Amino acid sequence: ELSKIWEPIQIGPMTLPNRIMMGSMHVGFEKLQNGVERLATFYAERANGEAGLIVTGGAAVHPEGGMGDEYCNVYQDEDIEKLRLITKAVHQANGRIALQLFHAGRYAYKEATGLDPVAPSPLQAPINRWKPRELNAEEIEATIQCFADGAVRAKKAGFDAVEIMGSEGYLINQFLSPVTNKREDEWGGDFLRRARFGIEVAKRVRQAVGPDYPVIYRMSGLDLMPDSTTMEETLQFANMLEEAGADALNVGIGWHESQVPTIGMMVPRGAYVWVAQQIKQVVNIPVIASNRISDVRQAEKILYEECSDMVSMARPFLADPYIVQKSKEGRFDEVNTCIACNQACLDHIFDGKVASCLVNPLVGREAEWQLVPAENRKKVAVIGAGPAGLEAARVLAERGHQVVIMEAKKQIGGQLNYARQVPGKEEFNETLRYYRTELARLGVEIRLGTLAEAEALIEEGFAEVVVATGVIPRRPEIPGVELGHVKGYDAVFEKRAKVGRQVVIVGAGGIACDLSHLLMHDETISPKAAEYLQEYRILDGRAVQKLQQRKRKISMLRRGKHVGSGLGKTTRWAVLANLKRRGVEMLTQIEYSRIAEEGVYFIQNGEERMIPADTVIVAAGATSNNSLYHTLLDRLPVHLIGGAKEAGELDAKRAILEGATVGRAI
Ligand code: FMN
Repeated sequence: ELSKIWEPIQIGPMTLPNRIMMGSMHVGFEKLQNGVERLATFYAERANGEAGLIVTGGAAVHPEGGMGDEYCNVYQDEDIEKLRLITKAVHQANGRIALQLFHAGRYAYKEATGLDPVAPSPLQAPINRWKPRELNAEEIEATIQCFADGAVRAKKAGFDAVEIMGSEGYLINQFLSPVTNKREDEWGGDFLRRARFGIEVAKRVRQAVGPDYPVIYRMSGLDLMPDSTTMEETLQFANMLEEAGADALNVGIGWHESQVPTIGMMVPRGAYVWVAQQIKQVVNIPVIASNRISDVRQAEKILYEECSDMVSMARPFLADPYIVQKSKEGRFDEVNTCIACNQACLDHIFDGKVASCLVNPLVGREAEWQLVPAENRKKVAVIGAGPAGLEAARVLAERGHQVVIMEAKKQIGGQLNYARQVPGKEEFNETLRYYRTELARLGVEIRLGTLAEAEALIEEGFAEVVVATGVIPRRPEIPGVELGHVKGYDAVFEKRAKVGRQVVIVGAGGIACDLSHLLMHDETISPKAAEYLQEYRILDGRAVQKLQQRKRKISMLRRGKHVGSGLGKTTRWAVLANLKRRGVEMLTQIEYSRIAEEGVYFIQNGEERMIPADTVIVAAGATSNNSLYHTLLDRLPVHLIGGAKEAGELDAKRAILEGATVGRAI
């Protein structure tokens, strides 16, 4: 029973009908044609889905601190009219929306702004090619005024509140932290002087908007940077913000440059709620918890335990704009849950592209992709129940077609069934649960263990066929590849192959990384079992550790230069660091000589070497499984999608996108 979530909450003078906020996300639609209208539609959809409050992506208060002209800015009066399109749309949908006031400081890209980035001290961020210029006292004063002016413009544009962006290592956070603030004037030095900029911004914004306008402050709860602000200082800062007139504190986690994963799939859900809980204990204003809160039932528990007064969900609103409404109606299984993959949201933004969502490619295409019922309802067969086929079947059925999905294996999911076994990738189970629920709700007939054949499809009278038959793993031509201890990655994931203790993986792409993770995970003692065995003193910590160390020796080999290519920018580094920590050996730029009973021979830097192996696993790509498509081509309208169309790395993003596209085309 969810009750806490639906208790209205007061943020200053504003009453919210529930305690779930859509957290700030820059999605980059501004650069598309009719960008602001697109943003308006995007937010309005989330308001329709009953988000308690929406926060926009960061809007720059100064050109120096932004992302260029095409970005959503709030530094000039001309911006007001544009922004009004957003507030109007959200209000029409009965929603409430806050504008986030943003200044990137040393994270701003000169390529985008045409200006040198600025910062409290001229220290270059490791994630920026440009070194910032130190702000002088006069400029600091002017920058504070920019936050205040931005807030006034937001109010004029009809926003229900503002959120001051003070976390994630942006300008305000740069002033607060001794890592980035080396000043010796009144804006730096001891804690109080470092805190002064952020507090002045809060005060000046409050002054500018008056007492009856909600001001939320996104503070950094945890920088996750060596030698940065301490927890004690953070709590003191929270107190100072309350005094300065903030109506609520939204707790941000980590800097963009920090070496700790904070939002990836490997971060357990709710791992940072404790930070909000610490802050809640020292202030009287509402505190908002954030990061990896993906389920409304989880949010309910956080509120029930009084860890925070509200929760922020950012990416979960990309995955499903109706997460709140569906949960309110108890339709939890119909929620398309965020799996925290970052592959289409954050990875796209870091690549300068528009954000979308792997599990919901409708994001960014709201205007042109609204589902319309099929004019001609047809009997359609979808062959293959991997992500491409599942999404195609779902969309086709939603539009009124009669859909039968056929799958050769005994379960739906295709290669998602590989991913979901990998430690830290369990979230893929949610995607499968979503499709299972949706296909059942939509009355899609699922035939498992069925190998589709052209004749039978024609005989059964299907009007069109979607071929989503996936891939066939490739066997490279290395002498010895036919030996008994050489296995395909598919056989290992499907538990058809026995894997020994000394493993060499041929290949070092995304699949090889996943395999390594899977095989490193020693099931002799699971983490849960370890906890139990220690709690009841059956084993002591050392004994458990010793048993857990009975690890496999794993080596990944690759002809090419890079390990983990194909993994997204925001996760690759964390995945590789994790594997290295666990002792997985990675060798690149090698030439295979041969595989023998005792191991794999290869040449590296002109010398032949051998790595002993009792099991060799081939994870060296795949080819498209498209023969059915070619057989059907002249006989029925037939469509080819996913891996069957283009074999590559595991690519659920493209698979789902193509399923969504074909689902709209029939
Ligand atoms: N946080 C901000 O405060 N301002 C931003 O402009 C912003 N842009 C983001 C853009 C994307 C594509 C994503 C995925 C996140 C962004 N964030 C931004 C961080 C989110 O607000 C949030 O803290 C983070 O995604 C973790 O929460 P979640 O697990 O609920 O998604």
